[in-house]
Amino acid sequence: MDDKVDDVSRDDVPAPSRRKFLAQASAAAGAMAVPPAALAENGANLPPNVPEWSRTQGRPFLSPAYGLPSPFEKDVVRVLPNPPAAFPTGTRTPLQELKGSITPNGLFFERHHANVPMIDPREHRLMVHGLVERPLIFSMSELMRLPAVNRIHFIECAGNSSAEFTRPTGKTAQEVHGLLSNAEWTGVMLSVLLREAGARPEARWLLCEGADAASMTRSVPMEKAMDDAMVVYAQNGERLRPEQGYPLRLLLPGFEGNMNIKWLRRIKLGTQPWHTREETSTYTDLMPDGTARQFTFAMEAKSCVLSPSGGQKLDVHGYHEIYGVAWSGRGRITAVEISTDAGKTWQRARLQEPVLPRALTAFRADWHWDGKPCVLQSRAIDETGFVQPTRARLIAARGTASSYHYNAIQSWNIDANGGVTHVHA
Ligand SMILES: Nc1nc2c(c(=O)[nH]1)N[C@H]1C(S)=C(S)[C@@H](COP(=O)(O)O)O[C@H]1N2
Ligand SMILES: [Mo]
Repeated sequence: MDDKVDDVSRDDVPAPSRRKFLAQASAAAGAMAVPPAALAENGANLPPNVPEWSRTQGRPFLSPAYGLPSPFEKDVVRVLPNPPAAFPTGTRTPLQELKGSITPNGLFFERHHANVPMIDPREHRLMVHGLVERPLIFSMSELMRLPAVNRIHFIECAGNSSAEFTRPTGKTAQEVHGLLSNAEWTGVMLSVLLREAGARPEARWLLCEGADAASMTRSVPMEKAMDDAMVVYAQNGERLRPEQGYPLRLLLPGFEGNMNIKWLRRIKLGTQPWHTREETSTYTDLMPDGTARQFTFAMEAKSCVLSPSGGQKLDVHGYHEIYGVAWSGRGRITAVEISTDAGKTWQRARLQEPVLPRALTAFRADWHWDGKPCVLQSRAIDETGFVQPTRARLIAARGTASSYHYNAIQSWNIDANGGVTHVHA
């Protein structure tokens, strides 16, 4: 479980160059007085005209039973992997289109190993057995009678961004890093269930199993189960979507996506990990020396600039606010630094409150684009002191044989026309 990248990337965080940042920010404040380019158009619906939609009644309730986004937002959708896979197994969140840190339920990424089971909640049960005083079987209504909590946490697939180990593939943040989403989850702390069942002192590991045809099964250490693990039945206020594990899912905040067992049906307590398929033939990390790391649970600190980002275009010189998200499976984000010169110099970004542990944290920084080509990067630092590594550093430590836990700094190239593309800088 020990991590090499921690050791190699904890160093070399130059103090942010504050004076330079302030100088840039005041230049930026002046530039903000310039009206946005869109107002220069002279359409019939623009001031001083009264727009057509003010002159007649609107349409009746568009979708009264369950609301939908404006039809003008029809391109803000999940996408299948690019390049297309023979057997697509996941969809990606349009990170660069989202303005807050919570992922709307219809845009939450998906990763299924045997598609989506359609489970009748009345016939779903959670069994807790093994090294317990009282084996228990919970119905959904029994679970929902227990004291509940709301917690905001991200889930990131361990294989997110894995193509980056070899070459820059996707164009957009969605294509490159979209196996990542963040929600407010509601459910019961797993520690409550384990106390109900009376976990025996010798129980050190839990086997957690899903009810899908993949019978997704992972071993979870007791410390995590008693710390912040939850069994959740709601996301962003409504019951889980079928794709997210309806009616019940395991939530292990900050741990690799795969361990967050959907359609959770069974928890067995034992003394040892089970070495299931998902922790032997997959979700282990092959290192350059031929050994494999196993049980690399926490997703390490990572960040990505979303505005501007791949596929977008800067159409004016002058002020732009850099926007992005940062996250760490080890706790809170303590700082995000931005470079506009391919990592030569760094300045501090502003973090958006609330900054929660193991949750997406939005960051912003003022930037004055002078119209010259440049490379934009962000790097996240978390409360353990971990610094998001450069790609070179990550690969020096881990090689390129592994396809999991890629968390290197993302580079966006900005050309003289304002076009933004994905590069390895
Ligand atoms: N039962 C079950 N749980 C599962 C999976 C699965 O296929 N079956 N996929 C796992 C993987 S690999 C990931 S990354 C996350 C994805 O969660 P999401 O589809 O809600 O985004 O669920 C995990 N839990
Ligand atoms: Mo995953």
